[in-house]
Amino acid sequence: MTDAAVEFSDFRVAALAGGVGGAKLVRGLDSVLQPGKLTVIVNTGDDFVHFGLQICPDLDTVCYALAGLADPMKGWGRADETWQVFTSLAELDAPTWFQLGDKDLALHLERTRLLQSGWSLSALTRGFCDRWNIRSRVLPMCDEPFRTRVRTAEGKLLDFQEYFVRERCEPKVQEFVFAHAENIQAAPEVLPALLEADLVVLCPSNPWVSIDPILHLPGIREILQEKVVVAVSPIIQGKTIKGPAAKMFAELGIPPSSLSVLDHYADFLDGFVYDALDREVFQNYDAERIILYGTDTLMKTDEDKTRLAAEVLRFGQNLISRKAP
Ligand code: FO1
Repeated sequence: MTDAAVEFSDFRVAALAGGVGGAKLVRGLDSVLQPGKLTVIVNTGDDFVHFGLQICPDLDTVCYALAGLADPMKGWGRADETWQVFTSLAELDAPTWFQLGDKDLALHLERTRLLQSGWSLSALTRGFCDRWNIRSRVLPMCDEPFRTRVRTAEGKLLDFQEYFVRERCEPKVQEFVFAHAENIQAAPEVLPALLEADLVVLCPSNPWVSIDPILHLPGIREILQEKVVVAVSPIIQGKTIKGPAAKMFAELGIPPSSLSVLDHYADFLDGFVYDALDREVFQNYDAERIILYGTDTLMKTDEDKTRLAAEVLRFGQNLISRKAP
């Protein structure tokens, strides 16, 4: 066993994640926790149907990262990918705004086949994770379709991938709309996983479109109020490493800063991890209820992911002992 695995033996963690930044910390958490002690609850608001196939970008980004299959440059899709189908689609003048690699396509084909044969998204994701020898549990936030849409300042309502990929996040955001969300329930293992966890970690994912859809599900916020919850900021010095979170904050009239991320989750948060470069942002912060921890949050290498994950877990353990009666 590694030192970290001994240090965190029996520590159970539930992580909320979506997108490339979230997947990086998830990989770090997976490497320092004991097998089976990490459950990742993944945003499915970005999912959509393309060429008749069910595409689950955040679920796949997390699974590829955990399986060691992810494209290290893009963060999404697979390493050593080939593009035969995509090139042939382009020759047919088919839509090519969303890139689908050959290996990635195999996953979408098989997932769509299984869904059509009556499998739930949770069950088939478990099957894929087993095939890839993933040690942690990966859960889609819900099994039914839940769609994040973006209402633009011009009044258009765009599906998330249309906004994110086709329109390159260029339109100004007015609000986010969670479609099909009225009667939706969390996937069966999600609430029990949160209840069982010693610590809940909100990964450095986009608060608006990666974490908020998960928080929108009935029962989640109520559980988080009772749990020790730590969030890691996706914003450093007013900017995101990748993705449009900072732009979204600004367009919604909120200063894009790590303090705004903390405020976004303030009703249930116990601890907040910010980048040490943002020390000045928190200089006058009254850390009475939400305890702060500043460190290097940039994750370029696997060592960075492991180091940050271990720091987040140690911080969480300290918060748990502070909270204990
Ligand atoms: N992101 C892009 O910017 N362009 C793409 O063409 C693209 C294709 C794609 C295919 C499969 C997949 O799992 C992810 C893909 N992504 C692409 C990433 C995805 O749009 C975003 O990472 C998330 O939806 C935002 O969290």
